[in-house]
Amino acid sequence: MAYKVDQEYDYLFKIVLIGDSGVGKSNILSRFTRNEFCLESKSTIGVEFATRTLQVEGKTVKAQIWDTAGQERYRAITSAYYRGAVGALLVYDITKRQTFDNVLRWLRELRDHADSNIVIMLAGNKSDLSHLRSVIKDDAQHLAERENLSFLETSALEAANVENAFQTVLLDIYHVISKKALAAQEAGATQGLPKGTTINVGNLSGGTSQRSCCSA
Ligand SMILES: Nc1nc2c(ncn2[C@@H]2O[C@H](COP(=O)(O)OP(=O)(O)OP(=O)(O)O)[C@@H](O)[C@H]2O)c(=O)[nH]1
Ligand SMILES: [Mg+2]
Repeated sequence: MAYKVDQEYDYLFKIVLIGDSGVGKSNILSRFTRNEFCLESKSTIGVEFATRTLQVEGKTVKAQIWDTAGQERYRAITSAYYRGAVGALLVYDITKRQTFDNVLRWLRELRDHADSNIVIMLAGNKSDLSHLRSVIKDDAQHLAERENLSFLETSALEAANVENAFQTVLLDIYHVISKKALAAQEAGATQGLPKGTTINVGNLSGGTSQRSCCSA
């Protein structure tokens, strides 16, 4: 969702985390929102979300980040998960080839269920384990270029590039919605509509709760 409001923040952006089980989605989330990491985190069941408010190009942006299970049997209803999302972090594990091979499957799911303008970042997580690497960085870079995604290697453990990954996604989203708002304003001007109309991109969906790292 991308709401323009007056008080606490200028924009609220929903971002979804996707990728195979065990790649580190929940730890990326806890690193970004609470600066926490858990070596023995349990597989996510259902949906969790956490938020963090930060500045993007002088605007106060509240990032609402949704996290679900990589494992099919624990996942929440897919369409509700993607509804209103304006950004996605598609995560694989650089030490597990299979998780990279599944990236195309995750992209297909995104394209089937999410808004076509969704901003996507491919993240090769666990860069601290480079001695166990099974996915070459260049391969991921090429895939990202082919599929029109941003790309970074991250480490939730070492807090490497996690901040950068979210900042990049948020900035890209901001540019997308700024363009949309401008286009709408121009269309409004030609059709005689009032200026300053609020632009909603997607809908707000709720009903989820937040869970902390290492909880059952
Ligand atoms: N070395 C290393 N381990 C990590 C990193 N990120 C996560 N892990 C570990 O990888 C395991 C799985 O992490 P999770 O964050 O639970 O993975 P997930 O993608 O949320 O998995 P599901 O909820 O099952 O989909 C845990 O043991 C984490 O401690 C990282 O950057 N480096
Ligand atoms: Mg998880």
